Amino acid sequence: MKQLEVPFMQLRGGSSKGLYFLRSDLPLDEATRNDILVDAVGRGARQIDGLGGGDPLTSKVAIVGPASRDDADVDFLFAQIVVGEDLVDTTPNCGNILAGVGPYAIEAGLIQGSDESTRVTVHMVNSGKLCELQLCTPGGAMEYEGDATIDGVPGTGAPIICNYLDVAGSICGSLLPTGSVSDEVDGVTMTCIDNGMPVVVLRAADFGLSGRESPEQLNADEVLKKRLESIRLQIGPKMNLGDVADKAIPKMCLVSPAERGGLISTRTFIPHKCHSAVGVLGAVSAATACILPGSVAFDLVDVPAGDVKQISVEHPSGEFSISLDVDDSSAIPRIRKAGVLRTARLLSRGVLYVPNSKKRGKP
Ligand code: NQM
Repeated sequence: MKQLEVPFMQLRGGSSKGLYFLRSDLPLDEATRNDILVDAVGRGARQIDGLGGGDPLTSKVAIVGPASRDDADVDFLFAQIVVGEDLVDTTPNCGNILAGVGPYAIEAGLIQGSDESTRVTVHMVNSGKLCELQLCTPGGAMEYEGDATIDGVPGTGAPIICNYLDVAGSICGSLLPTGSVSDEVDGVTMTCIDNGMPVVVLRAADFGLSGRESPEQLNADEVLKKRLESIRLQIGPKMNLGDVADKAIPKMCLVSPAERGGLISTRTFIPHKCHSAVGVLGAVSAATACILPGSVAFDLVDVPAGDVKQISVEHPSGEFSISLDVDDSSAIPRIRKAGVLRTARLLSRGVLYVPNSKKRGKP
């Protein structure tokens, strides 16, 4: 039987890699669509029969289409294919894959590039929030080469400025979804926060860790992973996320004092494997926890002065810089805008073949 043919592009977005599809090239029926996405990325822990790499950071999909609202240029639905479980989770967002949405929209002809630079407002369908991307587009064409560097990616690229607008409560409904700046589960104190990504912030020291451990060391620590998962399963429903057993959120972020001149040091589980760096929106949420009095991170940091705070979040492979535009006229500060720098690169484009044995309808 002939395989199903689906047009696609593959891009590196920030420190992730994913398959990008036009919404109109996929079936409307969600179950059929998800089946195709899992086949495209690959099943099992190694994803050997698909384009994913058996790692959460390369097991990602972007579905992009014309904007469904007037204040945006394009719609972007993010899908995490849960490695080894063959599940599609559309509850989280991904700030890395988002960085590739602007270039994809230009390459796919969804938007016209302007000379020099192009601003693309992305409607993040997962959260209903907006992000403004600023792309380098000399002569109206997407430029990938440039001098910008991001930790976790070799080489340099053209800068993509990503400005997240008012992303508090993106998935949980509020910045502090449990209604408190600190909670306790299994005898451990934590701060549950959603400023673009639901994250549970915990002190590494409360687990007997320095916070300097490598991802490999932490991934090998079965006792730690069990403790984190127990907390995650209990706190998830209290964060308005329901049963999180099959979900990639909340992420679990262990924090400790910065060691290389940044604001804070992080080790983030996404949610079962320790990230080799840190997710974009995960870092924005963790950085926001740092400036909230009473959070588990607040006492570990020196909060920078001023309305626009330049924050460096340290992670296992470097640091991640965030510019937080803060309105602290109320008891809980509101983040008007979070700015980050990313790069992206078009890796391939063409037709992706997926098995047709399930007799799926044509997209
Ligand atoms: O937090 C990893 C990544 C991410 C997600 C993860 C991300 C974000 O590094 O916005 O970018 O948390 O699963 O791509």
